[in-house]
Amino acid sequence: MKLWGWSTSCSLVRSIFMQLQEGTASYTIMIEFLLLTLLISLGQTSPNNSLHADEGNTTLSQLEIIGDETQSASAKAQIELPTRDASLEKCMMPCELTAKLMKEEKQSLCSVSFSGNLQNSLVSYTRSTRKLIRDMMDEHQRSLEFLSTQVRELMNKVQAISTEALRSNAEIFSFKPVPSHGRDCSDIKETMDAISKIPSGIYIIQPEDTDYAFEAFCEMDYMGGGWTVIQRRTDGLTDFKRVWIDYVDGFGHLPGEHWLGLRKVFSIVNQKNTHFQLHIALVSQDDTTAYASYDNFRIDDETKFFTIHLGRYAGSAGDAFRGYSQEQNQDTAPFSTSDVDNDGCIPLCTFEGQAMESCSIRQNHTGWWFNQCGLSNLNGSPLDSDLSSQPHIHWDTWTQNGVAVKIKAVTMKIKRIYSPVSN
Ligand SMILES: [Ca+2]
Repeated sequence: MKLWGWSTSCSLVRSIFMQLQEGTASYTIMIEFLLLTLLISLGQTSPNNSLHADEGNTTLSQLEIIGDETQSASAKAQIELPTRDASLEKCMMPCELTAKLMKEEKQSLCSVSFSGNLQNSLVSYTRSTRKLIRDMMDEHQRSLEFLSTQVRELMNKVQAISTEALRSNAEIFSFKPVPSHGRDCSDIKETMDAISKIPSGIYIIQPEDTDYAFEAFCEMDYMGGGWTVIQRRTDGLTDFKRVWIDYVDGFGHLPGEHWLGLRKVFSIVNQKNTHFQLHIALVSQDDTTAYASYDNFRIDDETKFFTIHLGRYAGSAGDAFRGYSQEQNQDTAPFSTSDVDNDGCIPLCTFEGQAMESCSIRQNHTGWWFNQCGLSNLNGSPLDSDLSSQPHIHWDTWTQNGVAVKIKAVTMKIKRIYSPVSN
């Protein structure tokens, strides 16, 4: 059994050596295994227990050959039968192979003085293994440094791209004054239409002596063009139930229903050496049309609650602004809303036998130049449920068979006139 132990040690060492050469073994496992084998070998190799003891004429070469075979049970049997004919053993494999194996084995660990050389070999392999591990660690370190460099470069690129994106966004969203197209739609029509025909749509205007520009819808085809739309009601989808500040600033959607805003209208009609015509276009529920026109239209500033001033009337819908009596006259009336009451009902008005305090609240909380209510209010909703009994778009001088026409759409627009007729 000692022989088998030595043979096994030889075989294992050689196997480990071959695996190390092939690079298929884990260095850590190999080292541990080698150390374990060394311990086993040293434990079995006492000074009185040499390779040649007890086994007589069994040669080291034979042990090496047998050692190759110890991984099989048959090899064990061969070792335990040392008297077996060596020539018969050799004849069991080709002579060339046998010679090669003999040569290789002689150069192997087991062909030298075993205990001393084995330790030397193990020390040598350990050193080479350590060197390999160091080389691998150095290689990994270089790889990590290379990857770190790549990551840093990518981070720098990402940072540069982010900075550029932020800069671009800042440029896009930063405030840039947009040049206005003109002082009002009439001015735009005169200056731009001389070059080429311009369409109706939204334009940027900046009236004279105002420090801000704003958008307005310009009708460039209707009645010679150059009309600045200041109010439009068509479908009742925009809520005109608004408070004072909304009527001052304006609201709605310029291409559709909207109120341009009293402050903007004031800045337009207050320009020097200009006079404006107000044109009101009405559409009834049965699609008949009518209009009312006033030359020399203007309004006062906010300190006077945007009091309206109207020139001479012309049209087919009647002068509802002035009505049929002084009590109904809205010319020179200040603007009123539900929260700013200038409607002339002080303290109360009687309307159709009912006493009321606010014309705006009575007429769906809309804003208008009320004077004891009056006959006009173009800001009412065309879709109110009680339209049959109380039309909420009021232009009560437009009548059919003595009854006020039910109005479904209206547009208010202003245009410069250059031969104003004094009122
Ligand atoms: Ca009142």
